[in-house]
Amino acid sequence: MSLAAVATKRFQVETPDIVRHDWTREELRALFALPFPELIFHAQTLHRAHFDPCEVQVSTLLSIKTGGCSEDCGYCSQSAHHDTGVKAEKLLSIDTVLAEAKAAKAGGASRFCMGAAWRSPKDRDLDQVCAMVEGVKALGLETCLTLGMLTDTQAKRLKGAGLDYYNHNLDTSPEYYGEVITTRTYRDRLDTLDAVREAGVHVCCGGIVGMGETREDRVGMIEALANLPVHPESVPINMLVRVEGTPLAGASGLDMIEFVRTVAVARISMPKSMVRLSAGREDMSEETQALCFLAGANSIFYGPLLLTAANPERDRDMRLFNKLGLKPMSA
Ligand code: SAM
Ligand code: DTB
Ligand code: SF4
Repeated sequence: MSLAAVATKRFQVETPDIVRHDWTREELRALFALPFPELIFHAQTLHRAHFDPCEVQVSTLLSIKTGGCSEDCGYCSQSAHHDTGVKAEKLLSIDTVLAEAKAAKAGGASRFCMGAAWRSPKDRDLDQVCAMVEGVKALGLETCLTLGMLTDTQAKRLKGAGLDYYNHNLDTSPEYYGEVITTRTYRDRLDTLDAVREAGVHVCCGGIVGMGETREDRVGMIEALANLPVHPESVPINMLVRVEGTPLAGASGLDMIEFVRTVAVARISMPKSMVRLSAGREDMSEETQALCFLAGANSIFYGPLLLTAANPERDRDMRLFNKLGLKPMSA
């Protein structure tokens, strides 16, 4: 173990309440390179200092506006730039969304996340989206939206409607970003995160691995997330779902131990955040998911569909929770 790793480990384990925003790449590299038992012990220690390790927060996703997106994100089934077979649809009606939210609550979700395939919402769309947020909140669910880039005014309107969380991911390292998306910049994303934070809405922000990036890019992604002025309250770590017709359909994928290491480093560097084991669980073994929970993941998407891609059936997840003695966290 390098000296930097030893120092970081001692510092964090002995002072779990200190939340840092000055992570260096060297420290994060050293964490990634720790022997696996040391890394998991370190992540578990911090996880237990802040959370019940047997509780997992459960969110359900709904695509409220699917396909036809003007952005060119290389991973996405919904970009109009790629031929994936996903058709452009209109914004769902408020009644349809509320019926789905009721079903999600009955199924055991505590948060309802609504996603739209937009570069950014138009102000007239926001009227309808605000009504959705109000209706979902009235059902006793936490609300989350992901609609693309927001202005300060739009973020404040959503806060006024009762929005709890806004998801907007940095996706990857600043260096690799341009290989994946060309239609908006890293700076654009940081500006939206600032607008959301400024409006008083909790931030959900993470990224995707398995896109052909290097470990250094994973280090860079965690560095960008963990050095935000305030840590995102939720940090989704997505494993790329390789979608036929996207530029990343042939990406080489990622070793699952490296995926678990990424989860652990997110947990250690953002000790009070919820770390979500996000897209890609459909193809993960129970053992990999169990390792992710040991590494500090404490949130999942629950229900058979993400936005357009498959997620495990509810009963499969409940069987896994029962086997592992995990229970859903209440809102
Ligand atoms: N259009 C909005 C935006 O991009 O901010 C909201 C929806 S977008 C689908 C939300 C996030 O889902 C993306 O930022 C990306 O991190 C993740 N995502 C999309 N497609 C994915 C895929 N094939 N595999 C893994 N994660 C994916
Ligand atoms: C996030 O980080 N992952 C979710 C959510 N935020 C919106 C989306 C995953 C999308 C997976 C691919 C699909 O369903 O099309
Ligand atoms: Fe559009 Fe979001 Fe997909 Fe990018 S990730 S193409 S912005 S829906």
